[in-house]
Amino acid sequence: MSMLQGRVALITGASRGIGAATARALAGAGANVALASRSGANPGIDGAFARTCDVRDAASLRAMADATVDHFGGLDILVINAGVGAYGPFLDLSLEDLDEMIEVNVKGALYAVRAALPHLLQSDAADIVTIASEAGRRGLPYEAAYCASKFAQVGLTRALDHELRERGVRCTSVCPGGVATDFAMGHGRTPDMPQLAGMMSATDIAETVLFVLTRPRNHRILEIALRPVTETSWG
Ligand code: NJP
Repeated sequence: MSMLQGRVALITGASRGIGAATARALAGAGANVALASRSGANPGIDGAFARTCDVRDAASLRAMADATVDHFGGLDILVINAGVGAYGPFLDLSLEDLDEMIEVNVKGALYAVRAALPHLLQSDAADIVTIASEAGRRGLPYEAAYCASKFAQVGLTRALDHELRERGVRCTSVCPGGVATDFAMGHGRTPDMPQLAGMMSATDIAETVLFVLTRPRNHRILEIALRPVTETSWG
């Protein structure tokens, strides 16, 4: 399968979890993938371009996007995936937790678009996919600050759709419920919590991103929501 043959994708938070699975799926479909994370780790993807990048730092993201274009010759797809979460009663969250969610999830998304968009506008078929959350579509209990950061991502993506659609850039929010990764471990999740068993896998989300990216160019998916069957629906 080579539906993305020759396209270049930059994925933030690609050292593990959903970002790594997405990079693997896109590479499997023929894309050249650039992997951004603080560790700069490549989770075993042949031909990938992995580089250290902290999404809290606009200059770091700019350097990542520019280096990707130098390495692969262009940029067609941005996956805004790097994210952190801390769950619990609002007053139990530390100031550091609040700041980190805003820095990584909100500023990191804005900086990623700022760094990648000049390159995406040079592509004749560009996409921005934001790995947001169900927490970006409704208020969830004990996730207030995380919800605030994910509503910001969904708002950013919806607004960019209006601005960029006619310039050839499709913008999509992918909004999962629980996914069994390292996410929020020690910040509201523990490795032994029974809910993990019923959660979706990182590969489930990666396949959804691939589905979004491989739709014919005459239409676009604005938002796609996924939830494990074991998880309550809030209506
Ligand atoms: O998280 P995890 P997921 N700069 O912890 C990187 C959303 N989501 O894959 O920097 C650059 O396994 C980190 O790498 P490193 C969630 O909000 C999840 O589950 O080397 N990179 C790693 O590669 C998030 O937006 C669930 O430590 C930074 C990656 O980010 C996205 O899915 C549910 C960074 C995190 O891997 C991926 O989450 C939902 C920084 N400053 C939405 N900080 C869920 N798992 O249940 C971290 O609805 N990274």
